Amino acid sequence: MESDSLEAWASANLRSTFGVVGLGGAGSEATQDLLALGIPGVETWAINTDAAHLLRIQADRRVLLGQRHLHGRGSGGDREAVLSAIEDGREELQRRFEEYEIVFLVAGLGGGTGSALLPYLASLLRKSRTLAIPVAFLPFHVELETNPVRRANALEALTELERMDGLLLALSNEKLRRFESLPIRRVLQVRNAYLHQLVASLVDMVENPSQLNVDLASLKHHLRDAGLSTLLLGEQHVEEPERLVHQALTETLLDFDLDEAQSPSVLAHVDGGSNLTLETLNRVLDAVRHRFRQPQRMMFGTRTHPEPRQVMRLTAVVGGLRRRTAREALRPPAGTGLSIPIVQ
Ligand SMILES: Nc1nc2c(ncn2[C@@H]2O[C@H](COP(=O)(O)OP(=O)(O)O)[C@@H](O)[C@H]2O)c(=O)[nH]1
Ligand SMILES: [Mg+2]
Repeated sequence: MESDSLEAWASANLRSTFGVVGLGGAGSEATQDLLALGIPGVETWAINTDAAHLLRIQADRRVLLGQRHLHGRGSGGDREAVLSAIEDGREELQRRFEEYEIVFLVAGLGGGTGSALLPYLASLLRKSRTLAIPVAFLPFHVELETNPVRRANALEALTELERMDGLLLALSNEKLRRFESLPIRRVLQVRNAYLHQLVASLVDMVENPSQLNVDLASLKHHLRDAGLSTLLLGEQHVEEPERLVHQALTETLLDFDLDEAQSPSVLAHVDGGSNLTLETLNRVLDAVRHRFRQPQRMMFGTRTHPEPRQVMRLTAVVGGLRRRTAREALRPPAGTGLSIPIVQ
């Protein structure tokens, strides 16, 4: 194709849009924080059954579901009622979401609305060419211990999400306890800022061409056989490739279970300045291979910016995770920590 017609084709055919869709109260609030932090090229949605909550939310699009049956008053924790309610809007929503390349579906598990819609929509979109990435906030343990309805909703939704395989971003509210001296709203903002980094770095990886490119097709191809997968994110000084990998694995708010017995698949992308050497890149990749015991399948990409940078960033998709029993997944996590700078 000649360059003129190539440009015309690209502008007509390359969909470069991404969506972040908040489902229920927690999902909508998180999406609103993402919008406030700014993610160019990403459209935000808030979908809820609770009109009063939705009215307070800022998003590019807001959708009230199930007015006929739920009267805008929320789901009262009833997942079944939400699933009946969505039938009215399902086709329209599906059509709109299928216009995106990647759609992040965000919900806090435990309530009725988000816990019903997250697995439902994720499963619906799996058959399309849009990559749907579920983002689930796992509830605080005190909620699970004291509220059987929340517990059942969270367990069911999480089990359904893990069974689907694919990329699942499960953020642990329990891991936020290291920030417990901060006001609650601020703690949730810390978590949402972390989610913002996850979304931004994944979008950046597939959206901006690199020297060794990881495009959207490679990401989808990688995910197809990767089983249950998660995202790792790290930022370190260029002199510290080994620490970069260690940090990505340990200082995370994501909750996942690396199966030590099994060799997973890894897609790793390193982003750095013009001073990033081949030696540094190799040390990062060696550290990844060593840590994951020679992954069965490894793919990597890299991008260097025109100016020198002291910091490099690793974005990695790790597959072959163990599906936990839901009970295990909602158990309080052991080590926690986060030192990745959080946008204030
Ligand atoms: N409202 C709110 N709830 C959160 C947030 N993060 C996690 N949660 C949890 O989200 C779970 C579901 O609550 P909610 O989103 O209101 O339920 P839904 O509206 O019925 O989907 C609860 O267990 C909360 O602990 C947050 O940022 N805001
Ligand atoms: Mg709610």
